Amino acid sequence: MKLDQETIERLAIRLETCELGAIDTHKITDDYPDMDWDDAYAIQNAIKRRKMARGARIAGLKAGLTSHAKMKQMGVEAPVFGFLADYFSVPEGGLIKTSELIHPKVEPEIAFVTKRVLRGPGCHIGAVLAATDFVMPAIEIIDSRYRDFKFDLKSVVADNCSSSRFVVGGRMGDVASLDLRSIGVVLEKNGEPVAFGAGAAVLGHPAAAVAMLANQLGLRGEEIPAGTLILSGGITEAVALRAGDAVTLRMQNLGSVSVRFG
Ligand code: 0L1
Ligand code: MG
Repeated sequence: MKLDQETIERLAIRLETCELGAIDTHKITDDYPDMDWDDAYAIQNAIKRRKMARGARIAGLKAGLTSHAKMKQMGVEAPVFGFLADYFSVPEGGLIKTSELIHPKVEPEIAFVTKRVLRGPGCHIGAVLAATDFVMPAIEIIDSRYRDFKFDLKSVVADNCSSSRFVVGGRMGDVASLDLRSIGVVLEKNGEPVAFGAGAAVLGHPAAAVAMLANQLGLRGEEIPAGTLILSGGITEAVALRAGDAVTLRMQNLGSVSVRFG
């Protein structure tokens, strides 16, 4: 690691203050160009500890930048991982206050819920499918704290991968009877289809993103507990929203999920 504990805590406070106050900032690698991956995840973990100390629960985990469309959109080359706090969860059909966010975008995702522990290294698609209780359609709302969504991978990891809100809904799907690679998705904004894709856009198979997350946590001696909700990553490019917009995600065989922005 290149940063000392005091700097990590200070950067965590800076990024979390931006999140809670809906204020943007410049990317932290502008100030700390030599910071490494351990520093980036240490800042993310410090943000998690701050939330938990105030009584927040961790509601799930997420993989980000898992599709080529997203990697190309953001000009980066590898997936990243973050956590979901309880207050990020919005009820199906609910209203998201744009005044609480900086520049929200939505992503259509497949959410996994596990029934058994997943532990890397060596975790693979088969292990993920065997440990999955069910899958559901999910809309992730991302909101980078960095000005104009301009960042590099380490800055984005420190910023908990732009995590902000999420909605799950639709039907619970059994992975034994679904081919998650060929599941089609349509994202509608104000009744108009604006993005289309299939599950395979996420690393060839959405379960691969969950396996990668288990393997990444395994390097730190951590695991994905049974009963964890995991957002496996955007299937299409992220779509920008503003107050007054309504979004519906339709997912083949899994129903639909909606959210409104006010
Ligand atoms: O969930 C995501 O794919 C977001 C990862 C962070 C990058 C971004 O803000 O687009
Ligand atoms: Mg996402």
